[in-house]
Amino acid sequence: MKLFQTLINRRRFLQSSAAVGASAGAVATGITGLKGFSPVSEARAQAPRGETTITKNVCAQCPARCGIDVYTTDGRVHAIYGTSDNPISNGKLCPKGHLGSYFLYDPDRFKGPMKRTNPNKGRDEDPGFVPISWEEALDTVAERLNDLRRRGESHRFSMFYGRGWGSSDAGIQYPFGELYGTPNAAIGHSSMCADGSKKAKQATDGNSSYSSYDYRNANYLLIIGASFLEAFRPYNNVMQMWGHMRTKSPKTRVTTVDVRMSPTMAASDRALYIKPGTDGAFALAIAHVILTEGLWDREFVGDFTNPNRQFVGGRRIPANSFNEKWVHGLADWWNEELLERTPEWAEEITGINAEDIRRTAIEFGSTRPAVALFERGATGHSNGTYNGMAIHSLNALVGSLFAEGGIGYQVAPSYGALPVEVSDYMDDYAKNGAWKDQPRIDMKGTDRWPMVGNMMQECAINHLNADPYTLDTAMFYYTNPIWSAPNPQVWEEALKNVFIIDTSPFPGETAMYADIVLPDCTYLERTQDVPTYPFEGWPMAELRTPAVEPIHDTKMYGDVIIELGKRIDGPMGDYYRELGSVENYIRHLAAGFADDPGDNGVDGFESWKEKGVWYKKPYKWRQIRGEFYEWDGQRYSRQMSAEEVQEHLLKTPSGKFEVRSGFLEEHAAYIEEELGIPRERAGLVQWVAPVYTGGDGDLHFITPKTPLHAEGRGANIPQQMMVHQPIVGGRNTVYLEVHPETAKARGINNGDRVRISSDIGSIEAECRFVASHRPDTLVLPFEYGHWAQGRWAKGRGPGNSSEITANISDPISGLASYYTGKVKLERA
Ligand SMILES: Nc1nc2c(c(=O)[nH]1)N[C@H]1C(S)=C(S)[C@@H](COP(=O)(O)OP(=O)(O)OC[C@H]3O[C@@H](n4cnc5c(=O)[nH]c(N)nc54)[C@H](O)[C@@H]3O)O[C@H]1N2
Ligand SMILES: Nc1nc2c(c(=O)[nH]1)N[C@H]1C(S)=C(S)[C@@H](COP(=O)(O)OP(=O)(O)OC[C@H]3O[C@@H](n4cnc5c(=O)[nH]c(N)nc54)[C@H](O)[C@@H]3O)O[C@H]1N2
Ligand code: SF4
Ligand SMILES: [Mo]
Repeated sequence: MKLFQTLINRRRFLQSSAAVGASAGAVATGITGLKGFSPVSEARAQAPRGETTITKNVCAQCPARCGIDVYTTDGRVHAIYGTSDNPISNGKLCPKGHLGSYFLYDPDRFKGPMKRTNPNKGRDEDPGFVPISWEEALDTVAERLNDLRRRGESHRFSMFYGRGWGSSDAGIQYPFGELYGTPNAAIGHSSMCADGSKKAKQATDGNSSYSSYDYRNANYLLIIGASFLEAFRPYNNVMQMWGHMRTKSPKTRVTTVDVRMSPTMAASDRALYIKPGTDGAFALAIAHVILTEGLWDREFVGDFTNPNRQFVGGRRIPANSFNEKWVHGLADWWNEELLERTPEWAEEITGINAEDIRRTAIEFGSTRPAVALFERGATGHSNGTYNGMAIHSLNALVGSLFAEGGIGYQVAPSYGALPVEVSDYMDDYAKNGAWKDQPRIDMKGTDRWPMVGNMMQECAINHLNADPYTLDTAMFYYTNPIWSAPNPQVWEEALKNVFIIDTSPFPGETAMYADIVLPDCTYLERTQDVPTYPFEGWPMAELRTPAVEPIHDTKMYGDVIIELGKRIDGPMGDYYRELGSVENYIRHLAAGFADDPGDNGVDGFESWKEKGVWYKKPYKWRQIRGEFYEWDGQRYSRQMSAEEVQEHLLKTPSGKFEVRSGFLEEHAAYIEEELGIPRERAGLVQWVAPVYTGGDGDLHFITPKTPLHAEGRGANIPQQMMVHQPIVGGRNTVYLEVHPETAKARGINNGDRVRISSDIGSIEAECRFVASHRPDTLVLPFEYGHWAQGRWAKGRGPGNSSEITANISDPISGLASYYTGKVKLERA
């Protein structure tokens, strides 16, 4: 009925605009004069008002996952607001959220599936795309995949993904790999994102995950190498929390450690400038002071058997003199590492004044609850995992793990089961085919990268070296490594002789290499489940509902995988026929809510669609004064056993927080070889010096995210790029932020064109003096330098910073060391 109404309205509108055209013509020829206007205004007056619908969706411009209300009138999306009863957005959005319709109506979008006609690939090659039908596009890809499978080479098909949302898009890739027969069905971009923090947490508390935070009740924040007021997840909510923390009583005190005067530094109580890559040394010195000043949380950490004993700098404690409660290895940590890690020692390494370190430690150690948080600034270096472990250990020392006002982990939503089981649809090839003996193309889980989650940045070079093999066909979802990977020049070379399928709605760099484009719908046009990224810990899952039918001939990625699956020979096709569609898939997920209705009454698909979110507060577990309790429906009353704590919360080999990491000790030989740490010390949280890349470069180079940056996706939205860098007055362009002394020493003036070079390349930029950054560090926000991605994005300076970023990674987490490169600066 609604649709019918809309059609009528649209027809009326067309009629009235035709009348405008006719009357304008009449005016121009001077036949009827003003008379021509009256039928138009009559038609307008009589037309029924356009009907406005509001659909629930989730903003897709960053991982914050803000719930949004999308306003559509007469089939046009015209406004986006934060959903008022959504726990993340609370009716608010960051400056990007309102711009969502510009993605939908981006005039440069693919209008439907495309086929390449130019066999040559490269920056300057026009792909020669011609439109084809979905039938032809899907059949072409399926035929290729069936053929590979028949030849026993199915492992040479790879699926790469970046910003996956949930079970119904990225999640569908995993069974596809098992049924089809490739270890490469879900190579994620996490190693080009923030895997360092996940790995630091896995190594210490056994959770390979970002954390959830209870900011509302925290009284101290120590922010180290995280861009709290520009990027830290979930960005919009974190800004709301900042307002709360800084106005409540007692006000949450904040110390921030960064290499530039970020907005977070500017808004903090204390701002500490650190030499890049040395955050671990700072954190170890904080730990040293907390112990020597006797400020640790005895109920969580444990205590000396003789309470008169103390930690004294430089002096070992006797074996068995300390009773470790929930922190495993504390005595070893002190004896083998911490006892010499004084503030004076750390000053030498970090450049932060010893007195500032001591004051920060005493404040942090004596204000409860206190939280230490970190992200890519601390972990985007060769020593990133150890840096992160040292920082996270501070949370253990002050008893913040799973405490009120502390730090925890996200609980998964109560999804229902799928109607199909993968194991029922596997043929012999899927079960035992030769593909089973093949490593992943990124070498994850092999001797080369034994500890990582993903290693996407290695795939191009591995393909070029045919080590472990070459790829035949690769499909990309929400990732554009030809532009965003470190040293993307290698990707430009590598993908020339791979059959590429891109699924982006937008003509990005990877799409320019595509043989087939299977364009996704934009987020305002698709149905998709969106379980929350780590937020406050209690389970939460949002749902995208299309605001409009796809405005072009596009298909949701989840449905593309299902449609491809149906076309693969053997029982795999039946699996996907049974699964049917993304909508059917999601209805099965939603069925799980019937037994576990959300706090807002959501108990199935229809109510989920109406509210846009299912969630269930409070957090299930809580650590209170060194004991763990489970929520019984009214309070945290049921005390948990040590086994339960190990199963649900501290998932390490010892069942405790490990400052001597069992996980790292399992890989001690590898760590010795890669980082030169003696095997017996590998598990200790410790200082490891960073290895900077960039040859003889003399300046550090960092590429932080700004509030208007939408991962690798906003560059064709003029409103985003226009005000990308408001703090230094960037309008219409992005500036390289340089300390004036650094510039003047090189004969460079404010506004000059400059060249930034590393040992892998050079890019040009425009210089802007910023006297509040470290003089040895250049700052160039990320998201420019495209050679594709649409007419606004294309060809805009400055150059792409990835092109001067070497492909070097932390050997433990695999995180690409984006913040470790050194460069040279000169006038262009
Ligand atoms: N606005 C916005 N927010 C986003 C995103 C987005 O695209 N736009 N993307 C999301 C994604 S994918 C991610 S991974 C997260 C990343 O979230 P963050 O890691 O918080 O973001 P970055 O901008 O990488 O900021 C890291 C900070 O570290 C500083 N830094 C660099 N080197 C060092 C160092 O050696 N030591 C210290 N102490 N600091 C250093 C930088 O100056 C910067 O302030 O953000 C998410 N949020
Ligand atoms: N130099 C430098 N490089 C960096 C960083 C840095 O700080 N400096 N940061 C790194 C970080 S933290 C990250 S997370 C990565 C991100 O880098 P990528 O993994 O490349 O990131 P995404 O932004 O997830 O994906 C971008 C692609 O998604 C496509 N896209 C946009 N919307 C949609 C959609 O609705 N559907 C589909 N199917 N595709 C869509 C875009 O056209 C583009 O091709 O970049 C990393 N690269
Ligand atoms: S914080 Fe992220 S998800 Fe929320 S409105 Fe901004 S861009 Fe969208
Ligand atoms: Mo990221």
